[in-house]
Amino acid sequence: MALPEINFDGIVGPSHNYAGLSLGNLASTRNLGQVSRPRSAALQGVEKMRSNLRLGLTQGIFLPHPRPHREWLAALGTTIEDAEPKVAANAMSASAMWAANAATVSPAADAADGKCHLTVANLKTMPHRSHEWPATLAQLKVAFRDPAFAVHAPVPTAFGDEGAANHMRLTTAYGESGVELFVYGVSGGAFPARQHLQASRAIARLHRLDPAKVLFVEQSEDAIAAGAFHNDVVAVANQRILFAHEKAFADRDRVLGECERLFPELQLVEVSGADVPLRDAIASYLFNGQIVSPPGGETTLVVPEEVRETASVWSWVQRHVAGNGPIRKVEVVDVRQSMANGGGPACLRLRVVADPATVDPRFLVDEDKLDRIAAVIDQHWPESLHSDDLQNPALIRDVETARSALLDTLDLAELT
Ligand code: SUG
Repeated sequence: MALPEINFDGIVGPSHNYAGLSLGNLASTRNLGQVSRPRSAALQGVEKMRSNLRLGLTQGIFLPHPRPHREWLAALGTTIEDAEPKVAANAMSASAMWAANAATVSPAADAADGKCHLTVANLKTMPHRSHEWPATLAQLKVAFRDPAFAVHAPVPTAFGDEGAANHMRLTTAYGESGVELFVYGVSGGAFPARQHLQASRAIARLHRLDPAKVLFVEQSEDAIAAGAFHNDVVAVANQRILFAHEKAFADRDRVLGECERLFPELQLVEVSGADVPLRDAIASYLFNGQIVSPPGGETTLVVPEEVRETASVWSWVQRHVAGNGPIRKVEVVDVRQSMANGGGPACLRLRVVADPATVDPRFLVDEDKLDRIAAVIDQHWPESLHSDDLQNPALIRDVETARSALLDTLDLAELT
């Protein structure tokens, strides 16, 4: 069956701010203390979804999580009013917007039981992300409650898991079986390696994948040290295409050899360090583009504005497209507010291969629904926010009211 790939984008929450919480994520550290613009951030996300719809893609959404995370603070014996500022910032983060870290997804065609499997990520490495999983699990259980899906709780926190950001899939068509690549880190020097091999192995087992069609790939230490805290900052795959920086993997030759052996249809698009230094790739988020295959359309790479502004990267992109490479078109989107926290177009979305009729329709969007979402954002999302104000009672009230208004509009009040 010709199943589509659905992109589920995380709607940017009303508490979006720059508190510098993510060690190893250079943008997050650099922008600590900057004034954020939650309303613009969320509207930029909506515009990206509109651009996907115009390409002919099926588009879904995930909702912002309740912030402040009052239960998490209570478990720490405190409240948003009394918590130390850093702890309060962890409880106010809007980081659930980066849906690529919500879960790892294996399409039904890859699983022995013919179900599409989703394992929620434990995100245990970063405190502000470690408490996302219960709200993610609750949403996925509603969105994917059809028996076509199997939704799994996170793997135990002994092993760090960051979801689809470290997972790639090669296939001839979305609904056909594919080869799944799980990328893990061992050491990033001064920065944490967030994805652990044992977590990846557990997910492959839980998803009932054929071990002969799974590869476990070590991320290069150089890439992590240069700021690639997730694999999707240096590599991305779509259908036959593997688009990667030559420094993405610890053992490049073995990885590419294995990919070709397991998937002879592979179209490798590799970018050399001579053409695009790792530094430029990470600053521009070239590899955090969404490669999409619109039905009947051309393979398109959706990149952030920063790609156009980085000379080495933009000149590579233009040469590739002019040279009839596998990526035929490039779409540029403005997600600057998310980029300033290290989240590009691909970070904002989770890919699920499924028949849209099996997904709860409240999680799917068209232009009209996006208009309604944009109206709520316009009315309720703070225009600007400084991380010093995260414990301000008026702000907290506004953030909670904003999310409730969105849930009401989408008829999803049951998510509380
Ligand atoms: O986990 N940033 C996120 C960005 C996630 C990007 N996702 C993918 N690459 N798929 C992170 O580092 C910044 C939070 C702050 O500093 O307030 C943050 O969490």
